[in-house]
Amino acid sequence: SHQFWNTQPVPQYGENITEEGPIEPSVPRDQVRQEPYALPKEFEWCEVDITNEKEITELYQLLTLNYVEDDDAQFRFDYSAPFLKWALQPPGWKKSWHVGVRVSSNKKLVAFISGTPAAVRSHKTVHHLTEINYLCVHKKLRSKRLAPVLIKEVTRRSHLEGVFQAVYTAGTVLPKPVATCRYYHRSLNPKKLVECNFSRVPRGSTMAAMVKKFKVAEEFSTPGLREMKAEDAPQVKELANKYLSKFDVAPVFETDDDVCHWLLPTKDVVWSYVVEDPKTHKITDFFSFYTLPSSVIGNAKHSSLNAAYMFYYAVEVPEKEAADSYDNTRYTKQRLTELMRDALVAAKKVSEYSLTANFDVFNALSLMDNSMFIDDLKFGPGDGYLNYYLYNWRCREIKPHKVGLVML
Ligand code: EN5
Repeated sequence: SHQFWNTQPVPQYGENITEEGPIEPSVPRDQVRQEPYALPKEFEWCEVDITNEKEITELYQLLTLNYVEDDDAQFRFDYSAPFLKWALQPPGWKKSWHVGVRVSSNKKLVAFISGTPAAVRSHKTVHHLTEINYLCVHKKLRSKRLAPVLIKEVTRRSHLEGVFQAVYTAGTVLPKPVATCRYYHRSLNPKKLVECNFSRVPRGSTMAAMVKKFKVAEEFSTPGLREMKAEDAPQVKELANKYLSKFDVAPVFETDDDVCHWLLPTKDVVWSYVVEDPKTHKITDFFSFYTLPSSVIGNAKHSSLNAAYMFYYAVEVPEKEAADSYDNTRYTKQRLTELMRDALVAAKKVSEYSLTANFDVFNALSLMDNSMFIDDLKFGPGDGYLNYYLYNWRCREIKPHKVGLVML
């Protein structure tokens, strides 16, 4: 098993990790392989130009029919075209890292893999690495061993740009996860979730009881909570970086541009709210979530499930001398729970401002401080897990609550 991964610079099972660092050395550009890897003869490489409406639509269609499904093939991620543009064009993005495969004869797009540049800290080292995502091979071409070629090709193109580390996630277990997080789900529209077989009415309960249980307030309760604006970027950058510094793996927001790209509210893509202290006008907290619907496969009544996913957030870290660490944790838990209660309100509320609003479910992983509010806010465990991987970087195993990186 893992014929391919056994040949790659990733930690293997049974390896005992004591030293952190690269598995193979970086090399100068002229020592990087200059020719693309060979594809089976009926296929050819292309760069998918996502600034081009026609090509982003081709990518959207490939993914919407062929990308990740849950274990029982009931739901399939349905990333929208505007979302993909956002995810694939952060500051410093590279066209050569949007790698496609077409059928030579008719030019149909049948496979894809992407890389985007990111600054990610693992323990004490900040890497300017590649985030790999959206690896997809058309369902009819599975078992042709295209995925290994796509991975090798995007790796080669990353090396050509002087980048020798990568981070990626998968629902499946490969050699060898650095962390494993669980998905949690918070029903917002229990009736629809049950009709889609996303959740069920627990034995001894009723739909009416569920509707009541999952009701959320119509208005925010945190004073000073409002949508994020561009002027907030410097403060949000500082707040986020400070908060994220307590995790073992986390992004570093290097510029206001990074913050604006990832966090400024964008219709049907990402929502962000800040808490502005009514007296000092300082930003004390923020949260964000992104929208990722799933196609509901083979359901007579519903074709799409509208899901919000928890993205980045930060609450003010209490000053060290003010309290001991037990009090700090208690304080953070309380503050975060109240903030996230408003995130649920926002996910229900956004309807007047967006087409894909009125979320049916709010999803979060067991990472960052999410375990602090998951029970109180009535999230329940899902059947899916997300494994985190580093490419060409040996690293001790990381507990989910020490993961501060959210990948789209
Ligand atoms: C990108 N680089 O499995 C890689 N989703 O739990 C992406 N389950 O939605 C990899 N199977 O538990 C992504 N409902 C890996 C995840 C792939 C998608 C996936 C899971 C996550 C999911 C749902 C539906 C299950 C349908 C049957 C689920 C239960 C919800 C319930 C709500 C009320 C409280 C208890 C839980």
